[in-house]
Amino acid sequence: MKKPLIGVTPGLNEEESRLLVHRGTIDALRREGALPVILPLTDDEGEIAEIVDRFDGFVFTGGGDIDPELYRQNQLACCGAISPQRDSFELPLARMLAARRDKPVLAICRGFQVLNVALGGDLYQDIGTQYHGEALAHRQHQPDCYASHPVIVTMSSLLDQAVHTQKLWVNSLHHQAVKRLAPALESCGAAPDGIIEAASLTGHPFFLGVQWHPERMWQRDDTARAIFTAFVEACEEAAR
Ligand SMILES: [Mn+2]
Repeated sequence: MKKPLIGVTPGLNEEESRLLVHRGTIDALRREGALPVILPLTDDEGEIAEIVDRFDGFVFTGGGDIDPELYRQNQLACCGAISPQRDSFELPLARMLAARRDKPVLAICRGFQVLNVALGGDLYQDIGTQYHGEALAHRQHQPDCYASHPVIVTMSSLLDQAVHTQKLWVNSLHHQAVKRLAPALESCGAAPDGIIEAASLTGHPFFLGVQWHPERMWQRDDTARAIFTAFVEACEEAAR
């Protein structure tokens, strides 16, 4: 049997003109028996459609902020650096993938926010500035391979089916977060302060966004590994 071919969206360092992917993402996918390939950043609809057809599954990786204009807000001073080239590739890609049920998606951190914005949700441009409530330290101070806050997992959600636990500990490296969840998405879990940490697309076999970084934890954390295992299994199933 052929290995499932996974398209991985890259980050972009514009100053140095480099595409970037955290190695943990590539290694985790290979360890689960998948063949990951780093995608080009293209805004050509025909090319994006061809990419959707050719790959068995997709990982949306972490990175900078999404242009707030794409979720109908003015950019505030608290918003971080944006990457229009990433936005104009990843948002159409996410919409095309949501419109069909046969291409599993795992979206990490910014990737989770991309899914939410692409499907009509919005974001806190900065948790510290905009979240009305006692927010946890979502920008943790310890190294990124360590967990810093719990996620209370929604029972029977896609996340629950992947990790088989009601409470898991995750790392946290984000200053933005999902505010209003897109209508098509359902929450799979939240931090104790109420920040939504994971969501899935209703009616899709595997379309999962997580606000943390399992690619930086799987070497020492079973639940982080379990997310990649479940994702690659879904890709194998879909490619059959
Ligand atoms: Mn967090």
